[in-house]
Amino acid sequence: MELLTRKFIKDNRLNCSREKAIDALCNAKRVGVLTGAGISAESGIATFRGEDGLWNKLNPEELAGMSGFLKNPQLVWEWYQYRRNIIENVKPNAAHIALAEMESFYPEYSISTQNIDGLHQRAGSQTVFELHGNILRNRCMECGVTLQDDHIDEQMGIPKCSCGGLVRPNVVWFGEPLPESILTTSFEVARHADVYFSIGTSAAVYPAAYLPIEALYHGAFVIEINLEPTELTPLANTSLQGKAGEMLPALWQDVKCKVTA
Ligand code: BV8
Ligand code: ZN
Repeated sequence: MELLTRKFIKDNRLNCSREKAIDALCNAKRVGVLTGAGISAESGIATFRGEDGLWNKLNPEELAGMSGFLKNPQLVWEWYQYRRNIIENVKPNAAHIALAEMESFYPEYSISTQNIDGLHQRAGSQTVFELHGNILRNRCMECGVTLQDDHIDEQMGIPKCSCGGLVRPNVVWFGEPLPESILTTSFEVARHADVYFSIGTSAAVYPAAYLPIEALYHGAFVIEINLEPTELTPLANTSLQGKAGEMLPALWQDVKCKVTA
């Protein structure tokens, strides 16, 4: 009996907090979103830290860090080329599409993504802040020029810039600062949001993981959608555990029904 009651209370609490999330979204004017690798998982792109995460098999510092790149640029280039090839052959999923649809509904709306796959833009989202860069762009380590990867002569081994400098993926590695204006704007969005989403992220990488906390401190209604509990889960106003590609479109559908009712 005890177990049943506990389950009933848990389900009831979950429904009530999902209802509260729907109400918050019906009344919101300003919505901010933080996304992580989990939102692209159903498109077929592996996450970093989940069950079959990339980091379980590879050493992040080796592959997503300057020291690893300088030590073995070939290995790092192959890893990014491998990820690029995957990204070029996948499509945005229902979660990306739901977020893109939401943009025209709210007067102020933006996505700050930790992902480097460009899937939000391909789903139609207009205001996307790429906190960790974009895998489809490269930059020269000497002159800093950014290059689309088709401007690189790979026949020479590690891609080289016309100035002779070494070319690297234009992403933010560990120990590197995030693009200042993008980070500042993302924090501004979090501070002024009525509702702030955290979707498909382990909330383990900073300073991005501070964004939903900042939103919470400034009075936003924080909704987490993630497959597993994270450090944010106990703090969020509503935490929906499940696949973003299912939970988010269903939530958005209920909001649309309520506002048009
Ligand atoms: C910096 C490269 C300073 C691109 C990546 C406090 C403040 C500031 C910095 C730090 C700090 N504490 C520690 C640091 C240092 C460090 C850091 O945060 N370390 C962590 C590990 C503790 N931060 C940095 O180094 C940052 N730089 O702060 O510089 C500075 C300032 C001035 C001057 C010099 C220096 C740079 C951080 C960026 C590093 N780059 N990647 C690339 O190759 O991709 S990190 C990597 O982790 C990715 O970018 C990824 O986006 C990011 C976060 O991971 P998630 O997106 O959350 O993915 P993850 O797999 O972890 O989680 C996915 C979740 O989805 C899981 O929970 C899973 O359950 C869930 N899921 C799975 N499937 C689904 C799902 N959810 C829903 N639906 C599904 N279907
Ligand atoms: Zn150059």
